[in-house]
Amino acid sequence: MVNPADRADRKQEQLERRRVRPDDTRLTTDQGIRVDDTDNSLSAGERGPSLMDDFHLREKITHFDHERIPERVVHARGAGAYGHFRLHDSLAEYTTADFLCDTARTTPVFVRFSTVAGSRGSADTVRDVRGFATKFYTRQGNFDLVGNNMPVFFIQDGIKFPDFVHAVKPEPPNEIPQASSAHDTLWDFVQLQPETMHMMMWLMSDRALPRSYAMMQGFGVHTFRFVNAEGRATFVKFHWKPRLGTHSLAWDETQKIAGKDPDFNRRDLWDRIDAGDFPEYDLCVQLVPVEDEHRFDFDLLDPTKIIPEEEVPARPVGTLTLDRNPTNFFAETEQVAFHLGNVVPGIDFTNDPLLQARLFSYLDTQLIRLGGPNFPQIPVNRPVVEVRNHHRDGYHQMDLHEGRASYHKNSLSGGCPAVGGEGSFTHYQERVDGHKIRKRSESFADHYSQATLFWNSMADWEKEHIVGAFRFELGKCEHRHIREGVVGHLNHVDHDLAVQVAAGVGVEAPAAPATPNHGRGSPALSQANSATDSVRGRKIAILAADGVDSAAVAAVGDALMEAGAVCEILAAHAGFVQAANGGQVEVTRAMPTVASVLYDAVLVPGGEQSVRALAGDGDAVHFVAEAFVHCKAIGALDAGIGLLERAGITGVEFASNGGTVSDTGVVTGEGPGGDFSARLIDAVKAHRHWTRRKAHVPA
Ligand code: HDE
Repeated sequence: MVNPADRADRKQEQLERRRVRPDDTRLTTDQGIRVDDTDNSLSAGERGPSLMDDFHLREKITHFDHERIPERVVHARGAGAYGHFRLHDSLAEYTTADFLCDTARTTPVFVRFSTVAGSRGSADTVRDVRGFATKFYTRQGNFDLVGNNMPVFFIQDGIKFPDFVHAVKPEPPNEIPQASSAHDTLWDFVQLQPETMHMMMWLMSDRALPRSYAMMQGFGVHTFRFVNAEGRATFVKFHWKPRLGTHSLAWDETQKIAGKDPDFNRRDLWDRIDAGDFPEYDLCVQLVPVEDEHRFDFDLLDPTKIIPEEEVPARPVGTLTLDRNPTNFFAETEQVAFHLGNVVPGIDFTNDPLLQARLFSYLDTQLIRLGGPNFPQIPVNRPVVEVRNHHRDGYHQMDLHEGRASYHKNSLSGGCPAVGGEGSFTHYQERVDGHKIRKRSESFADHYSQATLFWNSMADWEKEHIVGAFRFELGKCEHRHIREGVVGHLNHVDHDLAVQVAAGVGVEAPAAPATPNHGRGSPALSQANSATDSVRGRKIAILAADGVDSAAVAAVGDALMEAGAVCEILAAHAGFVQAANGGQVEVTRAMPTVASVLYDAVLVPGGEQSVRALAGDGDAVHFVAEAFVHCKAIGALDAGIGLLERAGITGVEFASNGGTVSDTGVVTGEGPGGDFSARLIDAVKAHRHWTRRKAHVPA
C-alpha cells in the first residue's frame, strides 16, 4: 500500500474530503433538519411577535453572532495559496530532513503572505514588512518556515517585541494611524533603540513596497541549525528568491493604490494563480560550518545582521510553485497557524534570543486566536502523516479516540503509541554552560555597520527613495527631539544620508560624520541587480476610443500576451468601441473604474479619431502622464504619439524607430510592424525606468 504521505497531491486529497459543495443540496439546520422557509421568522400572526420556538432563527443568528475570531495581533492581513516544493539538490550531507534530502520528493505547501502592522481590513500597499510563511506538509510532519521579506529584524531580543509592536501599531488615544509607521511612537522607539537602525533602512527602502508577492524575496531571518545523520551540525540561513526578480512599486503609486484597490497584492496573487501564471521561488541556503561560528565581524545569533551573499553564497536547492488558490479564505488563510517551533528531524534551533521568544509566542497566541488546543486538527493545519499521542479533549475535539488508555506508559493499548524509533526528532545536543543573567552579549553591540553596508549597496534611485521615505515618515512626527534623535543615528550610518534627511525634516544637519562610512557594499542587496527578463503577469493597459487601429491592438496585444503579459483594453465606457477599419473592439474595463497605478505599462495605439477623443478625455491624459511619472514603460504608435505630447511628456529622449530601447522606456513607432512589440516588451521587462524620475510631468 502506498504511504499517503508519499503522494504528491496528498494534501489536496486530504482537503478534498472536507470540501463542501452547494450543488444539488437542500437547506438544513446544523442538526440536518430541512427548513421550509429561511426568509421569514416564525411569528404569532402576520404582525405579531417572533416566537422562541423558531429554532432556525435562533440558530442562524447565534451562529452569525459568533462568526468572528480575533485577528492576528501582528500580520493580521494576509493572502494565502497552496503549492508544492521540488528539491533539485540534495542536502543529505547536512540534514536528515527528508524533504531536503530526496530529490525525487515533491512536498505540498501552504503559503501565507501578510503585512504586519495593519488590521485585517487594511490596505495591501502600505509601507511595511511582508510576512512570507510557508508550511511544508512533509512525510516527517509539518515544517513551518515563518519568514519575512526582509532578512533582519527590528530588535535583537524577543522580550522587546511587545514594546516594539505597541510603538508601531496605531496610537492608544485614538487608534491613529492605521497600518503606518509614520508616527511619533514608532520613531520614538527607534531613536531610543538603535539596534533598529539596520531594519529601518530596509523598511524605508523599496523592499517595503512590493509590486507583487510573486516578486518578493523571503528570509528565515534567524540562523537555524541543520543536523545530519551523524549528528553533525551546520548553521543555515534560509532564503526564497522569486523567479520574476524582486521589484517594487513607487511610493506615490502605493498610496494611490491603497484607495483605488486596497486588495492589490492579494488580487494579484489570486489572479496569477487563477490564470495559471504560477509564482515561483527558489529556496536557497547559506551554510556555515560550526567551526566558522566566530569568523564574522557580527554574531550569527544576532537577528539584526545578514551574512552578505558575497561572503557565503546563497545556494539554490529547490523550487516552490504556488499553483492553487484556497477554497475558503476563513477556513484556510485565516485559520492557518504557523509556528517556528514546527520543525522536522534534521532542522534545529539556535540561541538567537529573538528566535527563542518566538518559540513561546506562536502556540500561545494561536490558543486564543483559534479557541483551544485542537487547532492542529483544522484541515489546513493537519499534517499529511498520522498524528498519534495522548492529547485528549478540549474545545472542538474532532477525533474519536478509541480505547481506555490515554497515558504513557500503558499496557491496556498494547503500549501504543510507541515512543521513538527511526525518524524520531532528537534535539541537537548543544553544550550549554553559563550564569543566569539579563545581559545583551557584547557581540551584539554594533548597530550601524550593516545599516551602512545596505546604504552603500543601493543604486542612486534607491538612495533617493530611502531619503524620501525618511523625510516622509519623520516629517509626520510632531516631536522635534524624535526627529533629531533619528537624524543623530543616521549620522552613524552615513553622513550624507543624515544631512539629506535633516534638510527635509527641519532639524539641524550634523556638521561631521559620527562614524566614518566603511565603504563596503553588497551588490546582492540592490534591487537594481534583480532579474529583469520576464513580463509574466505584467498588466498592460491599451487605451482606445472609437476609431482605434484594431490591427495594431491585435498585433501588439498578441505579442505581449504571447510573452506572458496580461493586456486590458480601456475606454471611456464599458462595452465596445468602433474600430477604424470597421468592426468592433471589446473593452475590458471602463477607464473611470481603474487607474494607471494598477498597470505596469500603457500602450496608445494609432487611429486619428481615437487619439483625438483620448486627448480630449482628462482620464486618458492623466493615465499616460501618471504612468510616465511612475517610470513605467509606455508605447505609442502613429497618432498615439500625440497623446504623449498632450500629456506633457516632452524633454525626454524617445526611442527612435528601429533603434534600441531607450533607457527612458518610452517606445514609439509608425506601425505595429518591425520590432516595435519586441522593444516594448523589453521596456516592460525592465520593470521601471528610474532614469526618468527627474523629468517633471504634472500628474
Ligand atoms: Fe512573528 N508572530 N513574532 N515574526 N510572525 C506572529 O503568530 C512574534 C518575527 C511572522 O501568516 C504571531 O499566529 C514574536 C520575526 C510571520 O499566520 C505571533 C516575535 C519574523 C507571521 C508572533 C516575532 C516573524 C508572524 C501573530 C519576536 C520573521 C504571520 C499571529 C520574538 C522571521 C504568520 C500568529 C501567518 C506571526 C510573534 C518576530 C514572522 C504573535 C514574539 C523575526 C510571517 O505569535
